[in-house]
Amino acid sequence: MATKRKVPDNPNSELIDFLNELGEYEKNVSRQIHKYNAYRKAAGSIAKVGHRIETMKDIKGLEGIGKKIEAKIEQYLSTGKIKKLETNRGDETGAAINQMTRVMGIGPAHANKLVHQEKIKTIDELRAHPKRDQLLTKTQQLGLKYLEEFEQKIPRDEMTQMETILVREITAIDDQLKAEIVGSYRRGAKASSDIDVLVTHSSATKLPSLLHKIVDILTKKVQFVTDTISIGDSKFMGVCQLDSSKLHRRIDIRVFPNEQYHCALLYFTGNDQLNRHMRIVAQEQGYKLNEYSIQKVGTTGVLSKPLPVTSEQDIFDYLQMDYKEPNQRNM
Ligand code: TTP
Ligand code: CA
Ligand code: CA
Repeated sequence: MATKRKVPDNPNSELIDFLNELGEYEKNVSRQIHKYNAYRKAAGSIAKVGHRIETMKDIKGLEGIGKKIEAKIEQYLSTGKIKKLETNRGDETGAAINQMTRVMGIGPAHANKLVHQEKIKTIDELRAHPKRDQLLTKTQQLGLKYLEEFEQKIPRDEMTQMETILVREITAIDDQLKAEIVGSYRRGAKASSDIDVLVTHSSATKLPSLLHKIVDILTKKVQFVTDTISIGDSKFMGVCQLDSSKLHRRIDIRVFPNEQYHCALLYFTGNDQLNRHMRIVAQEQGYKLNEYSIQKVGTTGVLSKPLPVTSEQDIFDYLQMDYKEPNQRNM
């Protein structure tokens, strides 16, 4: 299967895909995570250019493009190809390792093991392997089962229909319950990779058994949840399906007490780059920010109690940042 095109509307989508493919190879096959990060950074920088890159002048002064990546871009602009990419694509072992990492839960180390020790070269071979279930964890087995489905993005319209069911079923349990779909959907994305749900209840004593109850209803009553990957008191990871005509989708549900809810809302709305940015701003201003709370860092490094937060706005205010609406949070 061809690599997924993540940026179909970008004027430089081919170059960006090539850089990402080079990066994936470094991460999965060479296991050089810093090289992977360098490619990702370069691809991200190019994704923001906004017009087609024709000559090296067009990338002058762009952030995150070092000498080696620059040379590869030069090759691409003059020949339409990148030698290293052609070599990588001809490397059968490397291609096999990359295939294995398509499966949810299979990381580079496990992929290397499957290819080198078990001599598995393709997804079909993994599916047909006599020892398949011993070679894979429960999560990986689900990842393999739904591989092609999980690789499809969820259109916004389907997300909205799933939101309706989720909010209806969760709030029907108890009128003190609140549920929101966060992640890329809340940022207004036209399509999302998975469904991220946040839940809170005004009474903290209700929380521990809550998630099991929610998942039980979503599984048995409405047959929306089809599989559980993992479940604890505060986090559920699983698989769901709007109806039998639709694909299986990945769903995460997280439960937070009221006083942590807005920090969680901000964090799980993202995007991840904005989170990183806000964490750094917080540090600079003497705060510690994470998905649970914002705390003041004292001169001796001692953390204060979590500061009162009753909205996302409060967090932006503490950091003296202008409020960003969810759809302005795509950094
Ligand atoms: P994701 O579901 O991984 O991402 P997303 O919803 O933004 O995009 P997608 O459509 O591809 O699913 O994570 C949800 C949010 O959680 C993300 O926007 C920011 C936060 N997050 C981080 O800050 N760092 C991380 O490493 C991850 C995985 C998530
Ligand atoms: Ca998501
Ligand atoms: Ca998610």
